[in-house]
Amino acid sequence: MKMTSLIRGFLFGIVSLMAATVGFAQDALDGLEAIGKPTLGATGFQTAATELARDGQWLDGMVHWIMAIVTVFVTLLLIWVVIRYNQRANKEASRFTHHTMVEIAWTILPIIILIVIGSFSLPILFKQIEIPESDITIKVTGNQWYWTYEYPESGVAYDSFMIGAGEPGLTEGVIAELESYGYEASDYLLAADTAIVVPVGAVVRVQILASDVNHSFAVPAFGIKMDAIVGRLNETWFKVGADPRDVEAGTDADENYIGVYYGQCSELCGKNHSYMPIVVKVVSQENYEKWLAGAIEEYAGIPASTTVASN
Ligand SMILES: [Cu+2]
Repeated sequence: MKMTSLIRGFLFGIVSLMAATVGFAQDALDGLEAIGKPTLGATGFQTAATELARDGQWLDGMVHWIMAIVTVFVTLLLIWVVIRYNQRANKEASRFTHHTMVEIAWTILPIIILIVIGSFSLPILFKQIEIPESDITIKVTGNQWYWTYEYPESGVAYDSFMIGAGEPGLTEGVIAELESYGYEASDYLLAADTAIVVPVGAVVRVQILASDVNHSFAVPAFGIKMDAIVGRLNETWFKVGADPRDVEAGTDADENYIGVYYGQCSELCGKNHSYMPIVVKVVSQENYEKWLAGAIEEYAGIPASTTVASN
């Protein structure tokens, strides 16, 4: 009997130690406001916080206009045919089999439309994979069913689990845990115990891998969604901040994008696919450095002052 309580005490100690470890750098939301977050009942996009998201949303608008024009044109054409060529108005049906000019027109016109769309969409697609000189590299690994985040330059690596993972649902215990991290009950399914932390305005290179089955790393407000494929390293990037033109005009500033952004695994990866949210905290450079120093200490990383010998 004594042995059992000893083991129980030992296990309890380990669990509390783990809880304390997780509690650290991630102390919650630090009062950060949610910027990239789904809104109940809303339609449309989340706030575009990166150039990629702004480009993608602009392209979406442009393609919608083209679709609207094509739809209106085809509808009007149909109405005209129904009125002008119905049996009453057009007693004798014509017997011709083809019309060369019309056939050329309906071949050329869609080609032109597709070239116009492609000439705008391809550069935007390429921009997602052509990574500018980066300030930080983050390695993201998808696992069943949690994420592992790694800052290779600092030797920091940690896992990120959904708050309430493994619980039967939004129980009182889960609500209490959410609150202890600074979340509300409505953040259930979006909140995770640890987050990716990046400074505002920094170019972040994201390397995406999977350890077991395929996952997908997606943060809508950043305009990124990249598959995590077993045996393959995919890359994308993001830089959170205001549009440089708005900064120049004085109507927006990078600081307005300091906040929390949410994403989710976007590739069906098993029974808990919907329970692996992504939390990205965008903070000031100063707070980032503070966080990183703490994370290096916590996760046994490489101190910033260490110079790595090179030859
Ligand atoms: Cu997944």
